[in-house]
Amino acid sequence: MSAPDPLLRAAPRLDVERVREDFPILRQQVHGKPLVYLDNGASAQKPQQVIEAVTRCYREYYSNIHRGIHMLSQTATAAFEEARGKVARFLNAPSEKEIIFTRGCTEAINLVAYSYVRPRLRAGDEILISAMEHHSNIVPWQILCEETGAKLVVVPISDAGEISLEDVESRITERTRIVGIMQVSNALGTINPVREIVRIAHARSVAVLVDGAQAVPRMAVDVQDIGADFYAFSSHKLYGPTGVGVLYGRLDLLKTMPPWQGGGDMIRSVSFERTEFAEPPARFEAGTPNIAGVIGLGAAVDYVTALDLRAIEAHEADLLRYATELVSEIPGVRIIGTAAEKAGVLSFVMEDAHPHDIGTILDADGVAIRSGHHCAQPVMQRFGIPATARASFGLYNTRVEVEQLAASIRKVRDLFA
Ligand code: 7TS
Repeated sequence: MSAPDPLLRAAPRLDVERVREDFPILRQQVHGKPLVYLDNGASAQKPQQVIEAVTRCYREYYSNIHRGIHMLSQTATAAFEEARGKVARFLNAPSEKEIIFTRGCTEAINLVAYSYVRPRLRAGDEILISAMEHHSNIVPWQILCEETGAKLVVVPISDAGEISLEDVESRITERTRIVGIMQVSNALGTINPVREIVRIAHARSVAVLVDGAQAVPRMAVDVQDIGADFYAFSSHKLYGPTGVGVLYGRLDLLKTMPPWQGGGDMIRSVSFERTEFAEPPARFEAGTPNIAGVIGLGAAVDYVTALDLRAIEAHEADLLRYATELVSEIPGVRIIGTAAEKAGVLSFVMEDAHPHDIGTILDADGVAIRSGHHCAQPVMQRFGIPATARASFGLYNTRVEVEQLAASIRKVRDLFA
């Protein structure tokens, strides 16, 4: 037997056929064809391990948390808090206190907008984002700007769908109060150099919020290595339940931030004269949270960790390379987003065929993709198109599915040529 290849050891391989067995939904047929699910950027499917964790919670120990003396409440509280620990280790956050559970990535970004930025924002101040952001990293800032007279400043993107560090640097001024940047673009697939952006912003004492919604399912994320002050993501794109998200925030910053919602579970004491707020993370978790959802997220974190994010990353890189090769050979197809560094998202348009027509024809073949603006309308404006068709990969997709995608796109081309 030959010695194991050190490279193989460094990036373990994903056994896709075995992994697919964990996802019951993938076994079905759509319009009489095997389902080819390529809409993972919108939301990913759930493995049996996550479904079971949620079911077990409801079946065996469900109760409200942080308040019961009784056994079920203590068990549910322990499971909920255990999930916080799992997420902290998953992101390599220094402390579990830096993990706040929210309703999703969108709510995590809004939390930063209302509790961190708003109290620090004056007329004439600036908020810096990129031109490829998802609406959830644009609109909260616009609302604050409207309210305060602050200004939204936007870093442009190139024809390939990249931003330049010089453009970031030149747009950070004395008045910049935060930089909001996505790590992986949902519309273009671009991987942004967030570590370098943080370094540039920190040199000017500006905090950085990283939107990790598309990154967390696709690559190992280390918030300390990135240096992010805030990092947001959604459970449902990480093979976990919907209705749950995470905000990582540096504890020294969280401690300075006022709550953004008031209610139960976020206070130390309440009287009509005075309310004392709890320490983070409880300060930012008013009301009963999505208990089973958070526990399911913990199971999703266990699931992807056991597979190894490096293996998932390598697998999706292979699918993206193969899909790019096959799809670019089809006459009349134009790929939108050709950055040198890309993760598992392939957006494209076709001569004559509208993205919605593409989506409909592919659906008839059982191939699920998304057509539309992907909640990134400024990206569509930048490229002068109304929408794109987008295949976004997940850990369970295969090369055969990529071939089915390409074959189906060829059908579109034949119909519209
Ligand atoms: N940020 C990015 C980069 C995203 O891709 C999305 C969702 C969000 C934030 C918002 O996440 P939510 O869970 O709070 O809604 N993106 C997509 C998509 O690409 N297609 O559907 C949703």
